[in-house]
Amino acid sequence: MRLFFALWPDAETRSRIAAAAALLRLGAEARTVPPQNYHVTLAFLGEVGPSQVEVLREIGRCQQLPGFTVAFDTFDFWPQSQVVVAAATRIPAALNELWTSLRGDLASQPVNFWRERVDPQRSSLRAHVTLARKVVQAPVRQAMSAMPPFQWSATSFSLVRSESSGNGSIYTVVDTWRLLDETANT
Ligand code: 2AM
Repeated sequence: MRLFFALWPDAETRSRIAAAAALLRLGAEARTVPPQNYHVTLAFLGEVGPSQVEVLREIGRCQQLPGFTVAFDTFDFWPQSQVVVAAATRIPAALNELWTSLRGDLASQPVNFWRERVDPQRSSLRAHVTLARKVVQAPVRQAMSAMPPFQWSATSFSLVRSESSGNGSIYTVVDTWRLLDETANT
């Protein structure tokens, strides 16, 4: 099965993202991502055998790290992957910590979990939510800059299964782990 670790939005965050995405004006060939598919990929694992799922669950379980709030404050067109994304220009330390810790724990496994296009040596996360795929023509920059930024308060992260269907991807949350309450000590 195809798996990835991700931030998965709650209903409120999902509707904030949908409100921003609704303002996108795209060509007919573009495919907008349905709101139930919004996520921030933390680590893409690709095809994983059933016997490895427990290893991944254990990795998820042992991340005892704080939650965080991240602002998605810019909308970009990435021509190479033909996507429009909402991206975060500032990565909170706790998000970087979660990303680094997951990558470190994955890299230390005897099984090679690296299926990412990106270099595993890359030192920073490009946190983004993909809003549309198969975008061949850049949306008007001025229109994108008028889209409303949104906040995402992450209190958990998930292991998610991806399946392809004729109509795009179907994502199913396999397991979710809570992040520590960032406000508990304030
Ligand atoms: P993205 O949309 O956040 O960029 C599930 O398939 C998710 O994993 C996709 O939404 C995509 O994330 C990411 N993904 C898919 N294939 C990938 C790859 N080869 N390398 C890195 N991320 C990938």
